[in-house]
Order: sequence, then C-alpha cells, then structure tokens
Amino acid sequence: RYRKTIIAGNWKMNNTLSQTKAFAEELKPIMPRGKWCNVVLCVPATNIQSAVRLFKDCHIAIGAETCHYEDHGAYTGEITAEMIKEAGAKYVIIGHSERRQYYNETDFTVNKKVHAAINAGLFPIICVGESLEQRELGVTMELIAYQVKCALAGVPADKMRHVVIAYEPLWAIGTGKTATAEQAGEVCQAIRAVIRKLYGAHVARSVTIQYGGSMNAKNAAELLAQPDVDGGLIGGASLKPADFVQIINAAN
Ligand code: 3PY
Repeated sequence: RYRKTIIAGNWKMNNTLSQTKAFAEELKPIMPRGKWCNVVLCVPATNIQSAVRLFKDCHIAIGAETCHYEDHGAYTGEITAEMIKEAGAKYVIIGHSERRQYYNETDFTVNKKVHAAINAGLFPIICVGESLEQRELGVTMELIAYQVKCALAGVPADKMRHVVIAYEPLWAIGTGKTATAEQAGEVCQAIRAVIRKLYGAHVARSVTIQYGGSMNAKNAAELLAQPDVDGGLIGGASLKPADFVQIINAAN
C-alpha cells in the first residue's frame, strides 16, 4: 500500500476535559495495538494539550477542528495554526461543512487555512462535499474538483504528503444517512484523479483520502474496502470508545 490509512474522530463541540479523561480511560484497555492504521482524534481546542498526554499511550495523534489563516492579530476568539501546533496537535480539520455552513468558511478561506496549517507544520484534513441539491443536479464531480483545486491552490507537490482530503457529502453529515460504498468510492477515486492532474501519479498515489459522513461501526468495513477510501473522518461514532475501536479494527 502506498499510503497511510487514517481513522480520525471529529468530536465537534462535544466532551469537556473531564469527559475527555473518562473517554481515555474507557478506550485504553480496548485500544487495538500494533496495527498499521493511523488513529487521530480531533478535539475542541481547550482539550488539545490534555488529550495529547492522555492518548499518547494509545498512539493516537491529536487534531484541532479549525484554525485561523493569519498567524496573529486582532481576531477575537480565534486561534492560529501555530498555537495548535505548540499545544501538541498534529492535524487540523479545515473546511468542515459545518464551518462552511455556520461560520462563512469559503473555498478561499479554506485555501488560506491550508497554507497556514502547512506553514505551521500541521497536517490539514481538508473537507469537501456536495449538497443533496448538487448531487441531484448531477454536478457532484465538477463541484468536488473545484473545491479540491481551490483548497490546494499554491500548495507545492513536496507538501502534499502532509495533506489529507476527506470526502463528506453534506447529505450524510449528522443525518444518519451514509453514502453507499460505491458512491463514496467513486468520489474518492475522482478526487485522486484531480490530484493526479495537479501533481502527477506519484503524489496522487500517496495522498490519504477519507470518507466522512455517518461512518459507524456497522458500515465502516464496507466503506473502507473501497480501493480509494483510505480511512474515515468520524463524527458521532467517535464519541463512543467501543464504536471507535470497531471502526479502527475495520480499517486493519
Ligand atoms: C459526520 O460523520 O457527521 C462528520 O461530520 C464527520 O466529520
């Protein structure tokens, strides 16, 4: 296999510090060992530093859920990629559809944040995905290609090994609806084709492309069996240690 499989939890706005500790205690005894897939938990910013320590024994890397694109300044409430990096995180989710929907994240700010993340030494997990209306209009592939190109504009080939793409169809997020394995596989394959056009076959082969959107303990194995699905970005099921472990096992 040319690329890493990455199972990443996206906790969204869930789990306080004490709940994070309880999660770690529940996870520790059941966490599979010596497996080859990489495991990440993207947690609220207030939990990053503790989570790095709490999940070290489980070999779980920590990620943030967004960052700002500037490296400092008058942006009340925001945090920089460098702050996230110094707190000990390795990854940062960029352009999650909830950020696009509620916080004016655009393809333009996604691109700036991707650069900020890479410059800080973080691995961006870039989310792309179509709405139900867009899927029904038959423009999914064009839209996805557009989002991927915008997100990666100006990113040099030698930085692409730090980049993760997550395909998250909007109609499957928090709805309990999952894309079929074929739908997920088809779009992830199309994303790889876009990267191949931009960077060539070698880079395209090495980039991890995840599926996200109601991936859970039951459907994970089938989704992950698709040749271009290299992992998952997992919402609700990453809040339950037993479910999360089942997904990790499905990836191995
Ligand atoms: C979901 O599974 O709902 C997600 O949004 C994962 O990021």
